[in-house]
Amino acid sequence: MNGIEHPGNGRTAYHFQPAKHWQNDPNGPMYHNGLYHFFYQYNPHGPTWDTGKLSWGHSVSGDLVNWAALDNALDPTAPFDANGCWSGSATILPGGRPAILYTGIDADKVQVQNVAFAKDPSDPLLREWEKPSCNPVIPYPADVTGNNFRDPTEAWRGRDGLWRVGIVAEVNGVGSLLVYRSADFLRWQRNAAPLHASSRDVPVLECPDLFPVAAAAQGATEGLETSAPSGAGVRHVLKLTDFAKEDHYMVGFYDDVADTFVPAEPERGDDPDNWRRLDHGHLYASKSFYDARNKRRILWAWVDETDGGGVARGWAGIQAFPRAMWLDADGKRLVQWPVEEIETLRRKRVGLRWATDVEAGGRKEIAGIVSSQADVEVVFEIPNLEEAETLDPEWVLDPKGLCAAKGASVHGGVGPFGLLVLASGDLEEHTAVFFRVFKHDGKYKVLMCTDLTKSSTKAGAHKPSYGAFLDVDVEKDKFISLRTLIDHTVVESFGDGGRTCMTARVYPEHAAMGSTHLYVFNNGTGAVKVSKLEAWELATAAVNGGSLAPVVVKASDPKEAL
Ligand code: DQQ
Repeated sequence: MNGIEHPGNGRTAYHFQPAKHWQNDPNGPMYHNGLYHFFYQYNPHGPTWDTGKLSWGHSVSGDLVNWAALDNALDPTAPFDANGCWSGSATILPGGRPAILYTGIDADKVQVQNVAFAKDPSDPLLREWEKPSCNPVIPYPADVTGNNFRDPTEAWRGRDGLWRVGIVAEVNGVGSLLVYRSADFLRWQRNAAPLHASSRDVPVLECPDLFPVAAAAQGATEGLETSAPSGAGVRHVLKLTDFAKEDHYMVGFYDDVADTFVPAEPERGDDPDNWRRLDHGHLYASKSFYDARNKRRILWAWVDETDGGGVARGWAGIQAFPRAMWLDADGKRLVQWPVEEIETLRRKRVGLRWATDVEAGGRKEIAGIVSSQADVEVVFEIPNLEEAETLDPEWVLDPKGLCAAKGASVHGGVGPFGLLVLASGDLEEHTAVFFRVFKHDGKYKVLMCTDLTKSSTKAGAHKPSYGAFLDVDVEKDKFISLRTLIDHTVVESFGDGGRTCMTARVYPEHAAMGSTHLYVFNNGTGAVKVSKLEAWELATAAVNGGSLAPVVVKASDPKEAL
């Protein structure tokens, strides 16, 4: 597909989803022999999560945009995974043979770790996977409690030549990340000490990710291969999914001899809930991989439904659009940005020829494109901070609550200003992504919100507000940037160049009819200047539509690929 074909039934036009049924976590993403492989938790029998039926769905792509579905890579067929093939990762072994480590729910419903190997590594589609009979390669340990032992990371190799894998476990009630080592990928031995243990009562952690990032050069966006050794110019990121179903990360120093991790921000403590949040909206169970073709690290993440409508629709769950990810110059934050391949979908563009003011209480329509599937970049210039409201200290630690208390329609001093997306003509329905500047302790604090309170007129719709404070010096910078990807039932926003991200699922009734509006708005007391605005209508990608053709065409080197 390359036009604007309204997908209908709540489906998205360019976000990854199987043709039908349930999907959740991203599993084992990799680049191999000219193709991107993506696996995911999949129930091939229906639109709900059902442990006994979970398989690994499998799709391939030449460009991370157009995808072709293949047969499942793993199904629950053996005694060591009879009750479900749960999450895990892929590692490309020396010689180019891909291996999968995954959690099996065995015949006794116990969580164990299994391995599967690509049967024919020269098959570019990696269609068949074999599970050796020595599985489980890591049985359930005696000191693990609560049947919480799962989600192996991609393996990495230390300078001693041994493989390591991280597995989250509840060890005597404590949420921990265990490390196992192996010379042959079959026999694994547990390190005496975990790489991470939460001192607070956080028993259940999920979906760990540990990967290196380039630390040195300011603005360096290049990724590092997962086994890149720690050392000068290299930091590691430890990402954990916590009990609140949120993904949090900490940058730090990983020692690949002792397998220890020293956080760069120890003041945040060892409870991942206090670490930095990967995305302040509704996004979960992320997993990254190194893209050797374009030398970058790419993040995948599950974005669940929030309206419980999966059964009626016959499908549930999408993936966030793949994001390139790198370490910010401050050495503490990650920057996330949609992979540049999204630009191949850009069709009609509308923009500003010169900067324009949006008056207090004003609104300007960005017309001329189909904005139900669009990519919008906007830069606001804040001419005057004098009118900024004083921040009530009760909100300093609760930006989400502040966004709920001061939504897009609550007039302020400097802001709220931002975008109204997926808006009906009468504005009865709209999703607002906006900023609001506050005075606090002699400085300024910028709040970013996604306000869903008007996102849908459907009875019973889940309509929260998401929020975060940006780490910016608005007095010095004077500009705030926002990029928003709109795709029918998902709104992914990247504030401050991708340092603060917010993903939301929305179910507007009017958009199902195929027409929607896009605006910039300002509900502050002074004018705000839009110094840059570009919006593109995006074509509908071929996502698991049943044909390999778009994938073959887009592969980096067709000879290599097929
Ligand atoms: N989903 C998987 C588990 C993982 C959880 C099961 C996180 O392996 O811990 O579908 O969403």
